[in-house]
Amino acid sequence: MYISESLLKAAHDDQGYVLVPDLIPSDLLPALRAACDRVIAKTRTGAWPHRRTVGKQFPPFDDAHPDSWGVQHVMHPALGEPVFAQWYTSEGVRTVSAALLGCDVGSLQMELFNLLINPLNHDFALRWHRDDVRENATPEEELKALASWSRGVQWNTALYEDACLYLVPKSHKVPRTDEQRVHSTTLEPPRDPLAMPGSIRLVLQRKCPSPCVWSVDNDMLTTLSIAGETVFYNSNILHCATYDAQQRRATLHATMGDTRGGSSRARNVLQHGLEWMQEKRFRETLDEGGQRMLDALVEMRNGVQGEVGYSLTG
Ligand SMILES: O=C(O)CCC(=O)C(=O)O
Repeated sequence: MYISESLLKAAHDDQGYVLVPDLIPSDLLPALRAACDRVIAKTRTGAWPHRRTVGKQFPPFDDAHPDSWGVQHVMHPALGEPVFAQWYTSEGVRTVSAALLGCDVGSLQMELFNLLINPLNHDFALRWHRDDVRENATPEEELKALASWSRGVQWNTALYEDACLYLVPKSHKVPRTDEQRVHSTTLEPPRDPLAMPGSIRLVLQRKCPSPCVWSVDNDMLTTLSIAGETVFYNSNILHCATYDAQQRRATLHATMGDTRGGSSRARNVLQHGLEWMQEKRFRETLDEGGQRMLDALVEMRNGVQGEVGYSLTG
């Protein structure tokens, strides 16, 4: 990595997102791509039932539509793809996550790891949302929710060019303006995401002629390939996404927490149904550091009384 961790954290804290160019070691990229091909095929043929279903934006996902925009639980031992846990618990992912969270790697909490894919035959989209704040929250409720949302990171790591995600920089700290509320209180996805005041579209893993020339702090770098360009973003930043059935997508989508968050992230994480992570056979797929991270998740789970419910409708 050529950008210092403190600069990454400063940008993430200030803007609500930050790009990291090279989160996948080049020797893992072919294995991750091949594993993605296999789990996507299983999902599309119905052999893997845990999927994000076209027509349903947020959990709980149902089975009402044959097409899918995501594969859930890629580290699940029943999928038999250990490379996903290997990468999720790799030194690079842990180091960047801990740096953004401002914690020790020993305090990291294992959370979600899913795969975002293009539907095969149906374009789909997500409405403007914050992952754990309802669309009808008052400005006071928004402020309170945003102020307590610093103990987790979320990221998208693109294996192919990905222009699906839109977000409003800096909106992770402040309630929506009246005009932004107009664009984000409906359950319908926007016709034009860029009509949202302040929004930008992110393009990861943009195809470019080889060799690419990068300008970083006035240094010119030359690189032949870029593996796994990643956006880390505060999941309560105002964001939405569009899915084009014609545009191949395989983007690793994950979250990681910090044990100092206590149960603050329980609903956001556990609503996806993570009971399988408590099985011995999953634990056995992890190295010592991964098992420590899993222990933190199980401890959070055990501290929750009753049902966590769901963060959003739609
Ligand atoms: O598809 C994406 O990149 C964003 C997904 C998202 O916003 C979500 O899962 O809440």
